[in-house]
Amino acid sequence: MRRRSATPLWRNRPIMAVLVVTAVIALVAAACTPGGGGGDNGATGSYVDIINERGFTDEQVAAALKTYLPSGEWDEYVMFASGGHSGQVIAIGIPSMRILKNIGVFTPEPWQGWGYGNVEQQAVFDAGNVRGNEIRWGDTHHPALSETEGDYDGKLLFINDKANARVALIDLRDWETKQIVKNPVSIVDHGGTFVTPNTEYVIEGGQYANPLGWDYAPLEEYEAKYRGMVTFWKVDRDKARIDESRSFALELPPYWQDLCDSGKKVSEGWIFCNSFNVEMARGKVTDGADFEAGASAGENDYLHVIDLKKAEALYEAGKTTEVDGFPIIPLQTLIDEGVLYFIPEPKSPHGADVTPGGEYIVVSGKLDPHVTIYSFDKIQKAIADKNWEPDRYGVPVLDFDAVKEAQVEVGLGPLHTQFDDKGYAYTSIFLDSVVSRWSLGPPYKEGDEAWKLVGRIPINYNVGHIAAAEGDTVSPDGNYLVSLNKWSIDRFLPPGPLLPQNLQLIDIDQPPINPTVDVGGTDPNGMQLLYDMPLALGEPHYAQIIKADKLEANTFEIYPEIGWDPAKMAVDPDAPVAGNERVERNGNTVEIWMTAIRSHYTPDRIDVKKGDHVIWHITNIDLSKDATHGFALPGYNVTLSLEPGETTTIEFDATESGTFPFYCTEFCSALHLEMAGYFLVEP
Ligand code: RUQ
Ligand code: CUA
Repeated sequence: MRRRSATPLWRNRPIMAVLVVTAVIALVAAACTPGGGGGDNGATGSYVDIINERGFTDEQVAAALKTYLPSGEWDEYVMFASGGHSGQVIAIGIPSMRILKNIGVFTPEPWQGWGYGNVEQQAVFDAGNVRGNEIRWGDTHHPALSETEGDYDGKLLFINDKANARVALIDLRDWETKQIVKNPVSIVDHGGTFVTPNTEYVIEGGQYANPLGWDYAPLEEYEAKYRGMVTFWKVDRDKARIDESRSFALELPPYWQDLCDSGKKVSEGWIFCNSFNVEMARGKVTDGADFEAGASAGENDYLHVIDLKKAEALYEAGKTTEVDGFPIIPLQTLIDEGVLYFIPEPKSPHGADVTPGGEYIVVSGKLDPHVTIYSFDKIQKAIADKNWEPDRYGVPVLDFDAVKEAQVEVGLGPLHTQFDDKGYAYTSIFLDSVVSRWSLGPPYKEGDEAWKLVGRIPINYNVGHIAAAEGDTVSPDGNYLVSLNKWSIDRFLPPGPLLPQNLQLIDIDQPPINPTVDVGGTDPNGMQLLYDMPLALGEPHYAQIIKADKLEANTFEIYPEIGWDPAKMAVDPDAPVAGNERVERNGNTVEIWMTAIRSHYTPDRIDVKKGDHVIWHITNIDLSKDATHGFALPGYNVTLSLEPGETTTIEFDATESGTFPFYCTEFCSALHLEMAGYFLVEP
């Protein structure tokens, strides 16, 4: 049924070269012909006319051709972008940049019926409550696809909520959120989510320090009482859930840990997190200098180097204390047992990214124009040689020169780094508003070709993260890169003072043409900007881009059987099915078994009395692809999405008497408006 091009034409270099040359010749010829395109030769003339009329350059035409998907064709990749403070995850097709879905995660999402009545979803949300407070938004930052041997496997997706230190799990069989866990140690997070190469753990690093368990302590007691953390959430791959009972955290100094990445291949089993505010600034009121100045006062912050295998062994040996029943390995134990090391990193670092083979860790200093590259081998040697000085808490600080491999000048305000398949790294440059391409060292590039700046493509504007196709895995694809820009300023028609974000698609398929470029310049040197996408939702931070066929292999087209409960990912034996629809009263509890099919509910009249407790099961027994039915119950804050085969249960007290027509919210058939019924609550 489906139609898509296996390999887009323009990826096929020989064919494409011929086509481009032919097209360019045609364009040039057309442009030189009076009338711009050859009058009466039909279709050919018409597109040349359009190009001339709209004044497109060759480069613009090429960009359009590279992103255009004819009706019915599918994208080659899917990008999962954080929805920022929308609390959602956005799925975007690449190269078309068409939005496929906004997945409700920390925020109720009415179209998906996410969080509007379903009792199991309510339990997912409630697990994310903070000491009884219902939190119904999230500040999502870093999505993490599950991996097998360091490659995305298309099975699970994780994302953090910075605002409340929570992690969510989305099952990519149906692209629905299944679990939210609240971090018991910290009230905010940032350095997550990231997975280990076989998704044994999903990692959540902290950010703004707080006393463990965020109990009260005045800022004067910062050094003694405030702490940072990193949490290792154990992933049960069989159950597709985080197993809280096998998870643990590390107590870290209160150095505002920032972003983490997992070691891979040669560095598998190690975790790297950058940090800032090693100065331990406590703000203007306490210190006389605000956090901005105080946290940037020193020359260095610390890259945290963590031996996860050792940490795991300590956890299993019970060498832990507890906060709220959650095991934490104390800082002193981490020091004594050689789990934690620091490495100086240039001023106010951001981002810690491990190369595809795991040999190097790349760190950017927001106030330093270089990326700093550390060698994993050299780190191991420095640890073995005890080439360190203790920091104020006694954590060994490895000698910078002993572990540094290289520094490459890339521009002002470097942030995050991604990789391609040709030995190049890409770093977002916030202040210069460019993405810099630079070459890695051995084994990627040897001799003169190593550690060189080879391109700077301007973006509009203020880039934060970048995401390259499979660009943080062991095998990046090296064709597309998306720049996730914080400001859009003049790029779009302004919809009031709150402007959309701008995601820009960049073609990185072409290797550099010249050997180097100037650090102050804007020579893309082979890279091409293809597309601007206004994004009217939250502020996306990080994104990951996965090959679409990995998802297709795993995604349900419809639920596998009638009566499927997405919360359990199994058939509910008690689900309503055709023929067993009924209403039962038991004392003041009324239980309803209802089915939905084009274009009616059975039963379509429900009578209860005010004060009754209502348990209402509905199954969509329509198994045609896309035959989703909705269910809206006015006045009771209920909206459901019943996808083919799905069963759902809502539960509430009929607190309001009255006449409540319920109806289907999906335009499912010609008689969709007739898909309705009455819920009658007798006073
Ligand atoms: S952040 S712009 Cu990942 Cu939260 Cu760097
Ligand atoms: Cu079912 Cu409309």
